Amino acid sequence: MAYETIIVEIEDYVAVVRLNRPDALNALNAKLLGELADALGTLDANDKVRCIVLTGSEKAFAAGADIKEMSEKSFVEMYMQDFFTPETEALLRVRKPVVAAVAGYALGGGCELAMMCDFIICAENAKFGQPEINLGVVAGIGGTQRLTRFVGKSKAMDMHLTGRFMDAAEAERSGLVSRVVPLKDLMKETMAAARKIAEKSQIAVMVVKESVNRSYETTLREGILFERRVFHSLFATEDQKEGMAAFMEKRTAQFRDK
Ligand code: CO8
Repeated sequence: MAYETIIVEIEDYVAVVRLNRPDALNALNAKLLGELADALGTLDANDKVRCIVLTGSEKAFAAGADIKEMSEKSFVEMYMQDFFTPETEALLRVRKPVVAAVAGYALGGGCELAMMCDFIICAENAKFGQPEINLGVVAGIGGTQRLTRFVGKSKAMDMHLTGRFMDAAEAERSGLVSRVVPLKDLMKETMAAARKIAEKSQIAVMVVKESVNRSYETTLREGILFERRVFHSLFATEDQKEGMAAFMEKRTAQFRDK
């Protein structure tokens, strides 16, 4: 896959998508988001991919939407183009797990992009923020909603209203990221997690993703009902028989996604 603003590599059933606009700290412009949407859709449909890792550089995951690209836009242009809605919705349509590996800045749209992934592993130098307030705007691809669900109202208000950055330790303490690792280990640790996911039954993996994401969209009672139904339905799979037989026979399960 040849792209200009991202690099895609596939190894051992894990695809790594690297944001690659080093001169702009991976600022998200229309080209990058279009390529990202295309790549993720293609990887989701690729049998050789069982987990996707989204990352940036050591200095920046992404420093936000490209301010230079959008600064002169009018309301009518933003509205009529439905600015970045189709591209960001393409990311949310991906059914395979997407893990964000964040080093350096994850600001504005960059923080929002990381939060759209299924979970975030970050390096000790990571800095998260929603500094749009400094530009006279607000988050535009879910930041006010998702950050609030991740870290609660008080911290979300603090971040959005003051525009301050959150370091890696605070991000872990607040539940924004699942783990913090030394910068030099970021890709090693994230790839290990991705490979572990890639070994599982892909049916169960996709059901986990669907079920956990349900908890954001529905009531507790409906979410639990959804979980019970998919739990029951997994007993129709060969992978359930294999997984439980392997446990009893004290061997490693050989899942076949059936
Ligand atoms: N857009 C465009 N260019 C950027 C951006 C950006 N968001 N961030 C950095 N750059 C560019 C700089 O202009 C600079 O380029 P040049 O050398 O040509 O001037 C280059 O990247 C390096 O940046 P700095 O020299 O500023 O590097 P520093 O290490 O001094 O500072 C910072 C790093 C603190 C990250 C600083 O660059 C910064 O504050 N960047 C802007 C952060 C920001 O405000 N982000 C929010 C943007 S608005 C947004 O994301 C809205 C989201 C809503 C919709 C999203 C759809 C995707």
